[in-house]
Amino acid sequence: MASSLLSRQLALSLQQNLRLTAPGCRYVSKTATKSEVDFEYDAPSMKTEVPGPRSYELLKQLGEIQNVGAVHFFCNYDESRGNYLVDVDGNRMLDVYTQISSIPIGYNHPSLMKVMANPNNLSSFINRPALGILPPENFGEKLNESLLSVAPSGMTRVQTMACGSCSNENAYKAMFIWYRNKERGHNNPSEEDVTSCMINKSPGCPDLSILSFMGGFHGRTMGCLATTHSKAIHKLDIPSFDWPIAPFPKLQYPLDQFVRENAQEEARCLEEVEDLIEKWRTKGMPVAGIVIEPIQAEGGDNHASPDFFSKLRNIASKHGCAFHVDEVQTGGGSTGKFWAHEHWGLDDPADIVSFSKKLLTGGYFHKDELQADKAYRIFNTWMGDPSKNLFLAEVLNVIRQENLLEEVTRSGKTLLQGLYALQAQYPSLLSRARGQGTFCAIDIKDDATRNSMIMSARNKGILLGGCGDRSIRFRPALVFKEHHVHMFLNVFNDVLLEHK
Ligand code: PSZ
Repeated sequence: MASSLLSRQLALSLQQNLRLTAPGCRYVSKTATKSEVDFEYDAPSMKTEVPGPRSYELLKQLGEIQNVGAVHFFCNYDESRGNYLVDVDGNRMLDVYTQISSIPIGYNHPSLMKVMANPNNLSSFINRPALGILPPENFGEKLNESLLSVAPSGMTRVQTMACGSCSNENAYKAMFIWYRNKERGHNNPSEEDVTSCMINKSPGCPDLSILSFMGGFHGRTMGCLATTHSKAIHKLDIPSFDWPIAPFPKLQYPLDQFVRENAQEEARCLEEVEDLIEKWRTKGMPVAGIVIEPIQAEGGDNHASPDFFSKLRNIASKHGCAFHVDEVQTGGGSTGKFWAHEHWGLDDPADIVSFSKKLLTGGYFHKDELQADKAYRIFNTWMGDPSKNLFLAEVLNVIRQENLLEEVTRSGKTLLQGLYALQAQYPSLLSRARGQGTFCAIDIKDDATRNSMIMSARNKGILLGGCGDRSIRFRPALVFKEHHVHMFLNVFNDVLLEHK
């Protein structure tokens, strides 16, 4: 049959591919390898400045079709392995940014290649269904194997979506629907509701709001953008909603040395949250939901304490607002727990938890009562992609088999200790080292120096990202081991020497 021929070819080419690339790689595992082929490169290898000549050529070509202002360089994903991203000029870089924090277990992980080469999976890759109406036979089973096996406490329901923004956008809609039905006391809209919604007027389109935090990032679609407050370039010229924006605590680091000051700052912000909820209720735009990241990522890696989140969660419950925790960037293990909100130690941490990036599919978990009451209220063509659930199930297997959350905790400690040491050595350049697991960041003296340091590190074979006004953030994959941390710290030290 054609399909089995295709799968044989795929398996064969996969084997050849592994054989062909093996000479450039070496085994890194000192103990018995748990995956069959556990390999990656042993160090960065630089041939040109980045971007190199081939990247410039491709930039010019693509520039004739699109705006390429944001493109860093072009990649060779065939040659990339584990923690190393290879570019089209043959430069091999240790990736501490991983496609904006979205690669869970490194490039071309052998276990994921096997999922791809398994003939039983082929039709899932070829036929992308309209999941809301025509799901495949194994869809429920695969959700159970993948997403539901990591469902946050108190949540047994999940809705998949295509990306982080559409996950949040639909989570907001679910909160509004839930809130209106609660206000009505039933879920039968009036004739007036139905006619007024068609012309964007209340009561059908009610005056409800979502409370978000200054410095937060929840996506760039129009609803999400109204709750995103990290950079003006994201928001400029786009109409928005008049929704309340609370201050996010501005803490001093290391957190354990400023407990009293930080607690005061958190109390100030919580008080402001309650005031805003009251104000918007009086204005006739009640707060249906509160949305927050466990660590504000794009906005500069801003942390808050478990006590802050616990109190905020209680404020949401007290005022009848849904509590939405956006784990698009923090979810998937890089803080040392699968969900960052697990660090809060709450039995009932949230009403909605959204995800994407390392989870490979977007979506949100929710409490039963936030299930939309009628078909087609939360809906679009794809509503996710079931082939991503196959990969996710395998990623979760690898995380469990290789104890990657423990690895992250170990590497993360070494990384943060290393950052503290560098910060002590270069106090005029570095400050505010902070992090949880490998989800770490450090501030650089100013924006220009930060950018120059990122460029210099890249030309020495280390890929880093920025966040906030002047921070560098670390977002390695879960397979980033202690020896990778040391490799990074050595190169970073050279970069710092250059910028002294
Ligand atoms: O510039 C951008 O658009 C970026 S850079 C990093 C992101 C977006 N992160 C995406 C993100 C996120 O970090 C959080 C906490 N919530 C929602 C999103 C949106 O996810 P995507 O990009 O998949 O739509």
